[in-house]
Amino acid sequence: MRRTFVLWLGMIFVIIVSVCQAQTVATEWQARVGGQSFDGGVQALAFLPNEMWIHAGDSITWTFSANENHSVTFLKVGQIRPTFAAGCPLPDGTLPNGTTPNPSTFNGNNCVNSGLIASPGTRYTVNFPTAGNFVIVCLLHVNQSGTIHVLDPSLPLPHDQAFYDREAAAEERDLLSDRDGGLAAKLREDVAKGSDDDGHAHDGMHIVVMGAGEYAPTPGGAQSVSRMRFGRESIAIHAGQTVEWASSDVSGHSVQFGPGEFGPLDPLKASPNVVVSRDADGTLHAILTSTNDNLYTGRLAPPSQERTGLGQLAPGATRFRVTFTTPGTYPYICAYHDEIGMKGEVIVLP
Ligand SMILES: [Cu+2]
Repeated sequence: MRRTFVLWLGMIFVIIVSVCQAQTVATEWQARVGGQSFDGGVQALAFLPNEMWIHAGDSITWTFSANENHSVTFLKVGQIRPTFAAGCPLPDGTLPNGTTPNPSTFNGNNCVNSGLIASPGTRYTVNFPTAGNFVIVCLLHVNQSGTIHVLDPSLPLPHDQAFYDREAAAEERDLLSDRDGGLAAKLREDVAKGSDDDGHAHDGMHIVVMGAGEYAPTPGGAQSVSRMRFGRESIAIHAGQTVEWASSDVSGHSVQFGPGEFGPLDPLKASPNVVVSRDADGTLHAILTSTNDNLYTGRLAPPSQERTGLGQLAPGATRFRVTFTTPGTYPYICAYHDEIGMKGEVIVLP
């Protein structure tokens, strides 16, 4: 009887100590950046989850989970968004590309940036010593954001790590599953619009949809899903016919022909003999005469969203046309996403 009493007393002591510790010891929270299908073709451009409530003094470790690049970045309110190449404005002699150390500390008045990371399993930790509500962004994807609510340690937190794990899994599943079939339908758009799909078409424009995407906002911020593939990976036409690449994606893509090497951020580039003109509807139109011609379209992407207080933008470059004059097989890639499988070919028959 006495031993049982001592045992109980000991257990109560342990419980009290662990409760006290829970109040004072910083919690190390876990989250993920990005998600992808098994073949990398469908990418969740998202912080998973994209809204968390933590205590001042806690940290969050983000594990990168995709072969598509992302960054974990915190800017202070009002800071002009830098390019992903510039990153945080830092004194000379610090880390390259405006990246800050791992771990870094964000207090709402500084800049924290992991830099672009495309290696699944890489982790980046941010400490939050100060209460406040902070936006997390990816410097590469303009519609990828989240909110971190950092509360005073005396306040209760609404969720635990298990909740965030479940929510991250559910958000990723919803983004990648494309349950309404919208992405697949977009990639089939060319067929739906009436061109025959019997291997090679004989009239009209031959459209290859380059990428399909959808926005999926939450109360915490913006998420999107992108199918980083060409709609018809192989298309057959006759010499003299024209193919149009048309983006239906939230992400930018490009088309690159030939053996040439072009930096992915370069604007339109082509071999000197390649004629590039502008059609009446504003779309750039190139003429390829040889499988050795180099042609890089530059980034084709929807324009940024309209925002009050900013100047009206011109239409974005979302289409590109190429007329093929010479029979042959013309392989091409998206210079941004070829490493995750975004490639195609045009077979030009006599
Ligand atoms: Cu691409």
